[in-house]
Amino acid sequence: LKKQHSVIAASSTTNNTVASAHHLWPEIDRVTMEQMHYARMSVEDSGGVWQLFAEEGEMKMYRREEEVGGMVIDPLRACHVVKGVTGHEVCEYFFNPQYRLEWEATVETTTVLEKIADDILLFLQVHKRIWPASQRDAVFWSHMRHVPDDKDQDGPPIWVVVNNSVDIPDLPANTGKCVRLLLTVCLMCQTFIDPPKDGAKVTRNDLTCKITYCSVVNPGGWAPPAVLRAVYKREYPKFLKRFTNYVIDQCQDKPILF
Ligand code: 18C
Repeated sequence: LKKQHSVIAASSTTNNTVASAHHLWPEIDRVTMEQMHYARMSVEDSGGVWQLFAEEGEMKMYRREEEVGGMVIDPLRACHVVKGVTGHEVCEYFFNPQYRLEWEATVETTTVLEKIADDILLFLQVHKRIWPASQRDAVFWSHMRHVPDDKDQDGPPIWVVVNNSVDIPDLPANTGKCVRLLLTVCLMCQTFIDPPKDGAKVTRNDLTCKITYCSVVNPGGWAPPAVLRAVYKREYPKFLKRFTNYVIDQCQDKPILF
């Protein structure tokens, strides 16, 4: 972990001076490293704690049933493999708010509260309401990062986006119609390139992207567990299929972003 820490720290945000001067930077850096470490643990190495609840083609989704104070916070872990795109491209479409409403089916509005650096944004998102629960909102930072694979020096580089809730005194929770939910999300991607024969140029047919998505959402206030688990089961697979198909679609006629 120590070695991983130093490699990741060395290659952290592209806009180091701006980001590291920000009061949230130590937390952003720490949570990003923790989330990457967690995302890289395999389901098999986790002692059978994960239950598979959805599988379609290469996509596999696992959950762990967990409740805190009567609230369902079931952690989610998903793996997917998609062809024709790079991890950099997948992360760019996940991170960049300009595309968000084109693939995010749970969001009503998304607002950038602050641009901390080119690769760190602070968001306020209002989610769609699910009857009979109160509407939810979320305030979180989002950080995109590129790191070499320190486990295997010749291995594929890693692109990651981490989203994590944060308290902003100017935007106190639960003062309007929304209940503030808490989220920690990590989208991690590795790109594998099939070397083309005779030194030909790499095309999209040579690309395979391995995606790991981990998420924990605390509803922030009571919501009926049965409704919540039903939404979870329906929305997560829908999200990952819709999002990855969106990225494939957007990228197909564009030059490859390695
Ligand atoms: O990671 C994703 N998106 C990111 C960018 O937007 C961001 C979002 C994180 C997850 C937020 C969870 C939002 C749930 C809100 C209510 C759902 C509305 C559903 C509307 C249906 C039309 O990091 C992709 C996120 C994919 C989310 C899948 C759904 C997860 C459900 C988890 C339960 C949340 C409890 C909320 C209260 C519900 C009351 C019954």
